[in-house]
Amino acid sequence: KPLDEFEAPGARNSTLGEDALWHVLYSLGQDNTYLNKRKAYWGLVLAVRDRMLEKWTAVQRKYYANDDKRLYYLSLEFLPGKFLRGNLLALGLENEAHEFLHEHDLSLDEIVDEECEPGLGNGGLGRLASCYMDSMATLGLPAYGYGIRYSYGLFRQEIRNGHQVEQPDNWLHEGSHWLIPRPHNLFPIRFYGTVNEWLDDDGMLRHDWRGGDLVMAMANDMYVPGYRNGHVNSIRLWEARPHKEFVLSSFNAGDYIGSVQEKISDENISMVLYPSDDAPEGKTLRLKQQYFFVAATMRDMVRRFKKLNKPWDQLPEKNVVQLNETHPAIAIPELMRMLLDEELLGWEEAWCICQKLFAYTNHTILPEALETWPVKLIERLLPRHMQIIYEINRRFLEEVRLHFRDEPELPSRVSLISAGPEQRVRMSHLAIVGSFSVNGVSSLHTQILKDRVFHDFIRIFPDRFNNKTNGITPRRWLRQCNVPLSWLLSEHLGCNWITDLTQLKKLRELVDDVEFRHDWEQCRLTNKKRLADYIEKVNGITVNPHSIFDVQVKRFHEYKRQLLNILHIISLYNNIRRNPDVKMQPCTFIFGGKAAPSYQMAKDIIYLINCVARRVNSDPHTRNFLKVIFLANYNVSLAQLLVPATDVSEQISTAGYEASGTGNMKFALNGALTIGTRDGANIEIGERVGDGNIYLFGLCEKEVLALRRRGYDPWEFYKNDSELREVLDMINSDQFTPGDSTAFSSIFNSLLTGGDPFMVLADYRAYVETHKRISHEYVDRDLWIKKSIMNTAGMGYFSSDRAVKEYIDGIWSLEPDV
Ligand code: DL6
Repeated sequence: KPLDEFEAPGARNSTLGEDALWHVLYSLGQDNTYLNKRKAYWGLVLAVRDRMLEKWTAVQRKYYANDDKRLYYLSLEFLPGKFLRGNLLALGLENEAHEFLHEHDLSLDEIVDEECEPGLGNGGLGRLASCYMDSMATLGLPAYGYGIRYSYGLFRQEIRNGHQVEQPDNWLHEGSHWLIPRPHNLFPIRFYGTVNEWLDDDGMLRHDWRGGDLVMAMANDMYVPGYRNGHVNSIRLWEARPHKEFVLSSFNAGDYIGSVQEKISDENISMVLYPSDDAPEGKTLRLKQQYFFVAATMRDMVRRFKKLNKPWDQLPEKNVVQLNETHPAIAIPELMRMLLDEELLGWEEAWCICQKLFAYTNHTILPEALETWPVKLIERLLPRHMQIIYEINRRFLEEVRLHFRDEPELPSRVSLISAGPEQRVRMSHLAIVGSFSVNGVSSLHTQILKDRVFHDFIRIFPDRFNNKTNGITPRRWLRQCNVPLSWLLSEHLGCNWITDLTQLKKLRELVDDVEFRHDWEQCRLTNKKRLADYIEKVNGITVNPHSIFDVQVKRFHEYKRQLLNILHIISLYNNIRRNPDVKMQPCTFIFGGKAAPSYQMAKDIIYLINCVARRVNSDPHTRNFLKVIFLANYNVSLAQLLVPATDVSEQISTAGYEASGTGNMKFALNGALTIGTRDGANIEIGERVGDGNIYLFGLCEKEVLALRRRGYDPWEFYKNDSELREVLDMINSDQFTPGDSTAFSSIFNSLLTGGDPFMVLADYRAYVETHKRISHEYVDRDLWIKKSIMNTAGMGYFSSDRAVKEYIDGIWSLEPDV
């Protein structure tokens, strides 16, 4: 088409393809008479974005017109994955996109490679936030996500000589048109400074925080379309900008570089995501990040609320704030500060508003992950907030003393401030005291919170605790990632399962249909071949798509027990070598995941897996039966490739340690069978897919506690199990690292002299025996495929739509607005 025939997009009698071409010329400034992948990608992104913006604007208008109550979902992490395919799908534009690309001899598969995945999260917590944003939009909720626009996301993992090497993830190097910068949505955020006191007209003591450093928070919006409902929400990501371009005094004094440096240090706040999901680093910059995004968000909320001209006590009637973990908990004293010092409310009124507004989700019970901040640090960085925290604590403890007179120890246990040589603020206690709801993310996890971690608080606030078992979005984790199975499902069940996942239960009626089972198996094989091609291309290793694909992908952590998995693989290897004529189903064990850069033991485990892989994959005696693959840089895109191709999903954490897990749900939804401990959501998955369709093994949480109480001695297991002993001795020798017999002594020592804190050895035998059953049952194809179907059929409950509806009914009291 000649250029002048194109209408400006927005008129919307143009097609998606026409708009894409228009954008290639007028937004990218490139010749659109011929398209390459890059131009096609960017043109499409902009054309899709136009459509989302129109809908988003209409939706915002409607929120105001209907006086809707709004949800603010505060999360330091979001892991949305790539956008293009999901957005096309949600907006119903997939076919148009295919046609357009086809006309230009391109395909969607090719051009999505152009997209850089935003790694703005570490793992489960961030991905959950993204699944929930998807469901909120699909349910038409007046909801906003809030977080940080990190310039560098989670590091890119490379494996060099078997070791993890971290590379910076400069995901914005080409910019991202999915993000719209909003330079006019700017707020100054203060750090340090001093607090002055003054008396108001009523003689009330007031506070005024001033001085210190100011940094600007600038909004960048990311859009989240609901599935085919015309609804679009947004996630506002704050970016740090210098308060002044240059510090004029030093600029004038000739210190040009000094003044630029100051600007750079302001921008540092949103520069990089902290790469650990379970052990807060306790660095000033991290606390600055938390306060920075929370303070900007509270201002944005108050700005919108003020437009309504309503009294302050209606703030919680018109808004609810969900804190995703304690990372945003400083929002509680920040809102108190705004209400007390800026809006001049009294303490009781302000506190009552906060307690009705905030709700807190806990995602971990690992003691080292429960965030605390040194009082001294908060005092210096946020002096007014520390005063407010002291006052919240003083009033709270007064109440506790009053109601629990005969428990003199209780106040110190529940205090917001821990005693000891270095006083610290317990952020979880702040979040519990300042919220009306505290929830865990699976039944077992919530029970552990009630029984152990927050036991004292249950008595103080009996109605505050509740469970919201996690969920995953079926749009990304089935419809998008598993196209063959999606077609098969829609052919038999219709398309409603995409927004009502409970429809999958109807699959139970099809398990005895031979033809259906055949088609099911074909879908699985197609997905496995696709993964095998990827492994061949990226790792240079040929894997047999008919082998059992056994997958453990997740962050590396001792409690997740990748170690148990690799110990079993070594024993399998030894057995095959001992019995070369063994009749066994070939197995491909696949690992993926990142270790926090400072977590040496997790990095050692990655190294061990890679060393075992090198040995096993090159051994002519075993390589037809056994392959071990480590896929580098595990992220959302890779998960989308792996999940539909997995036969056996490894969910083997020490019972009582995994809050929920969501990977477990993705695999089972796509028809994988789980080998898992009775931990987190595995228990609920088992209840729904049926005992016979899941392989649960090992100690349960109560048994773990009891064994620890009795005195756990890993040497017993070493002495009594010769196969296990052989494996451990191999690790403690140079078998996998010729010439270096100490490469894995840290692992050996941790498992034995170190007392095996995650009870790997205690669960080893049960795990090995369960694997034998799996290998045996896999061969019976009819049986296996029936079990696979029963897994998908039972997973309807784990939709994030269900989870979000439970939040709506049980916590948020919101009305969908579609
Ligand atoms: O709730 C989402 C996800 C759970 O599924 C995992 O079991 C849990 O480990 C994870 N927790 C975190 C902890 N982050 N912090 N702090 O990522 O949350």
